[in-house]
Amino acid sequence: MDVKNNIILAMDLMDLKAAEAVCESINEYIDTIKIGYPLTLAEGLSTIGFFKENFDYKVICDYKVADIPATNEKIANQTFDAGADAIICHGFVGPDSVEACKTSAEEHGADVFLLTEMSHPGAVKFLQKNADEIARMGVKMGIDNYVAPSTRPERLSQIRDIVGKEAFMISPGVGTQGGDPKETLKYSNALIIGRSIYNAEDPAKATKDIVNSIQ
Ligand code: NUP
Repeated sequence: MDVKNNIILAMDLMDLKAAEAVCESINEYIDTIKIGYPLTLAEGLSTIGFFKENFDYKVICDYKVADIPATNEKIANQTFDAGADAIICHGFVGPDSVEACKTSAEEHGADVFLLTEMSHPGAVKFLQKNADEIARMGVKMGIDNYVAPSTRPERLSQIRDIVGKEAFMISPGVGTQGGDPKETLKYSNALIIGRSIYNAEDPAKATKDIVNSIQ
């Protein structure tokens, strides 16, 4: 996936009008958006089409799909039928569940991102212990796209070593959660940034500052 300025906007505002206003103000810097449950549950699955039609964005759906294969397949099909370019799925549920998302993505000409380790402090308790194995599973399954935490550069580096340099890795946790943009891009292909942009007094200036800082 080609991401303008290596920045993916995490749009977790829950009002579509407010989200639209932020997107309008930063449109010159962004061509890829990630939406998750907050906006989808508030405004519906049609928000995917909204961003595609009005902004021509690539839309990554952060639904952290983590169910049995049959249910994962239904979730992924619904998401791709609504126009998503990619879906994020959890790896801890095992290869059969991930395979269901991967197959659905392939059938729709879309992408699947495998979430390895999460960025928040609590991820250390359970998920981190298995993150390397999850990444190895992804490689074995032929997964090309990964999500790994900006908040732990040493872990990013280790996960990059596992998935290989050709893999496409995107990283949340930049800014508000403490991750550094430049450090993150030593290992990752793109930054996922939400609150530091959409909660900024001036989202365009906040985005421009980040863009300049990673040049
Ligand atoms: O490990 C993860 N950490 C994380 O923050 C995996 C994620 N998908 N996210 C998401 O990235 C989170 O749900 C939010 O949408 C975004 C980060 O937003 P912010 O901390 O920049 O506001």
